[in-house]
Amino acid sequence: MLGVTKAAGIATAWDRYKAQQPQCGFGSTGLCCRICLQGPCRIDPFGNGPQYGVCGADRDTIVARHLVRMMAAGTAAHSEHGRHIALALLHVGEHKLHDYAVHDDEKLHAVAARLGVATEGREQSDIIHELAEVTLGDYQNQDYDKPCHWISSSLPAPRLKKLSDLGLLPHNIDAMVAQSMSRTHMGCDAEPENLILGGLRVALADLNGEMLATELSDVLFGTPKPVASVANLGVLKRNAVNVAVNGHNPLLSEIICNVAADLHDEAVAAGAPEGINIVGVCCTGNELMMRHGVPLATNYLSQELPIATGALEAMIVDVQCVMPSLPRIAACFHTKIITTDNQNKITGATHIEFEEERASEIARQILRVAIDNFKRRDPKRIDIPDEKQEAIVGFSTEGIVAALATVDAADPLKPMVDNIVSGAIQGVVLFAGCNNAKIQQDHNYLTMAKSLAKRNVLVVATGCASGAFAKGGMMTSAATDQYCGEGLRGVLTAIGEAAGLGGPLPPVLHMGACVDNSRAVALVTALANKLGVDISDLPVVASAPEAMSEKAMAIGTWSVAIGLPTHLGTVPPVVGSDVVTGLITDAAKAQLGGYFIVEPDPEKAADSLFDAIQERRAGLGL
Ligand code: BF8
Ligand code: SF4
Repeated sequence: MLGVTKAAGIATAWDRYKAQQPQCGFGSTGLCCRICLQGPCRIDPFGNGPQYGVCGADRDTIVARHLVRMMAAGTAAHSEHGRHIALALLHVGEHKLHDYAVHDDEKLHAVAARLGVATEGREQSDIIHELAEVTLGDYQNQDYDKPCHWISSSLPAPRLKKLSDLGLLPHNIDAMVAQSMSRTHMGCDAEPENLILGGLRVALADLNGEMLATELSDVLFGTPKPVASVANLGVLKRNAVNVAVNGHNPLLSEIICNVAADLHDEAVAAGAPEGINIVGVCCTGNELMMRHGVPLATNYLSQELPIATGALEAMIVDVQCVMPSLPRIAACFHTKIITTDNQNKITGATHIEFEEERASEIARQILRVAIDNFKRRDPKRIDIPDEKQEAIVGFSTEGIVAALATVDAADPLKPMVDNIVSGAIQGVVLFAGCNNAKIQQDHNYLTMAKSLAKRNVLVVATGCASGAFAKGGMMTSAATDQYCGEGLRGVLTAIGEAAGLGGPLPPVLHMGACVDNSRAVALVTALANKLGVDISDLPVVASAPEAMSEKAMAIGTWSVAIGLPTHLGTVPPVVGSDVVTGLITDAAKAQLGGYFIVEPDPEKAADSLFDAIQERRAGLGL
């Protein structure tokens, strides 16, 4: 597709990245401060020029402050998404929303029990109303010593104690974001240790926001179960009205899927014999793929390319990771970019405001724009690549436990624990995070996963990592035979066959969108509880080898806070301060068990993560 854009003289993210070279050394190392109007102030990294900003802030303060602000922004993003879902649930409980309902009553009861919401003999609407209120309390509680409900009812007891002792358990998501902004204002917190502690606390608020967003989405839309799907640009169809949904929040995309079938005849009448073809991009794509098997067109970095096929009638976007370039690219083709959130508009896009109260009506209106646009296609410009990869997806924690239960119904986690103990599974790695134009798209994911699977490490993935593995053929039974070491292959084959998949489980288990990193936390928590240890004792590691967004900084930080060795393949803007670098690596390891490993080379990174797994195994006497 880059050949197509190049021939048409259209600049994509890769061209814009090239045009940005060389990128600023002060910014890259975190030594540029723009926090007040006396700046920007820059610290000379080599010690020859200025060492203090106008206010007197030194390199450590400047680096720490900006890092905390990144974490706060990431937390705000996930938590707004979570608030949106919690409010929708509240309104379903108040009978105000008619296009939404509880789709997983079992999950509702499980979650309610965990959060102390009574269920016995109560109407479903009362249960969800109270559950939503308890959840919204995590945005409202003013008692600093009373931690948020979701996190405090989820993590293993030893981890909660450690975080509580260190004063890191968040009490209120919004307050944590506000406090992060306030303490990093000019002339406030200047001590790097204290700033990083604040960063850890806000990042744990991000985890709380992710947990509630994921679990309440499952209540409303169903908990994912293994399902077959397809990925890559070949999922677009020449004979259909192609509609991509891009962004994050399932409140919109679920309804789009629901009403698409109703408009089938209208699409056929418009000249598209195959009706409407909904495809996903980025995390909205992951949400739909996990729950319904909807095909995934692509992940973050190549989100402009579906437009260049000349066969995309509309791209519907909501929030986060949506490139502002989309309308400019779309203007070279017939594609309409439709924004739907009043806080996320893009110049050049068509804005159709989404409201939950009129969800189906608005979804129909949006799809009719796409249907109407079909006639503007230029058949001569249609160029859909023949790339299409099958993928088995839908491995929520419940999905994984259900697959394991086919081996041991009475004690589903036992087969996993036994195989970790025997060494058939050496450990587990969670691949999370983004794509980043600094890295050949998906390359680090595929290189690292193949290297670790060969060494019998089970791989789970979320967000754009999942997209990379789905496109890259790592979510099939065949991939298990091709890439896994003997021990892991044996386990995945036994479980896959017992679960009736007709072959091994794939070597990479798709756990969902970025927000669904909380599913991985649920899985490691279950393992830690089963073994009676803390998360920091488990042979489990995390990696964001192509990290890009502020959300990824928040996720990486809570991953460290819950005790996981956490790899970053892109260098965060901290290397200008040895103090801050030391805090998030060595000091974190000593205090929390988790720590950052920064390593751009994917082969070396895989070795480091494997070593970290071995260190943990040795600690457990394995
Ligand atoms: O939330 S993985 S590039 S799309 S930030 Fe964005 Fe990163 Fe993708 Fe999803 Ni997550
Ligand atoms: Fe410069 Fe201090 Fe203002 Fe930052 S806060 S821009 S270092 S004067």
